[in-house]
Amino acid sequence: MSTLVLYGHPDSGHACKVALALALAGLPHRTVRVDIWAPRETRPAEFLANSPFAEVPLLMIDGAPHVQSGAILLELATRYGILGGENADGLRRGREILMWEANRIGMCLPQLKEERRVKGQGFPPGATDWLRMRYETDKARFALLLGDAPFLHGAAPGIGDCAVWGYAQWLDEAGVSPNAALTGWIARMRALPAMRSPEAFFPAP
Ligand SMILES: N[C@@H](CCC(=O)N[C@@H](CS)C(=O)NCC(=O)O)C(=O)O
Repeated sequence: MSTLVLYGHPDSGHACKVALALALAGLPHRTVRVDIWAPRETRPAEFLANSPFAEVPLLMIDGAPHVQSGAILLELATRYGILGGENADGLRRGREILMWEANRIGMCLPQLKEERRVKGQGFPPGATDWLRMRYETDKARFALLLGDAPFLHGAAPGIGDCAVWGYAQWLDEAGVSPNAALTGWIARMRALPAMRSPEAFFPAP
């Protein structure tokens, strides 16, 4: 079994995506909480040496660094044959959702959440309206992607569900509303036995 060490923080939806995947797959791992609000130079030396942008998530697999949440999810799925990585169809589905998430819903939700945290400071005029407009399209597309299935990967969640969960868990904080598809999916995600709060995924030391 590999040695897995995940660096993250509860305020990072990107880190939560990976924490959730590890939890759903039951992969034993250690987490290290990195204070993403503290100056970069104060972060742990091993983290700084292995995360090129000093960003979470960083997943060390047997001492080798893995960064970028989507790439990490794909690595986990393919390496361990989990969460869609069990077969070619599941992996294709995972890749498609990850690309969509990164370009669309996973772009606007973190920005909308941040805009509220900083009360709009530094956001140019019109930016929030544009992000909200994109979110309206994204939530309609989410419903199309989900269809009648309980999860984006079908009967059980996969890496695509983990990716979307990262920031869809914070719709209130982003100041946007779900549609029926998102409401149902969020409830099912929250009910998963492996689901934890961001704080529980990355407890304070
Ligand atoms: N594209 C990256 C985004 C990672 C990212 O933006 N991480 C943020 C937290 S959500 C971070 O570490 N910020 C701290 C900093 O930049 O100093 C991914 O998918 O992993």
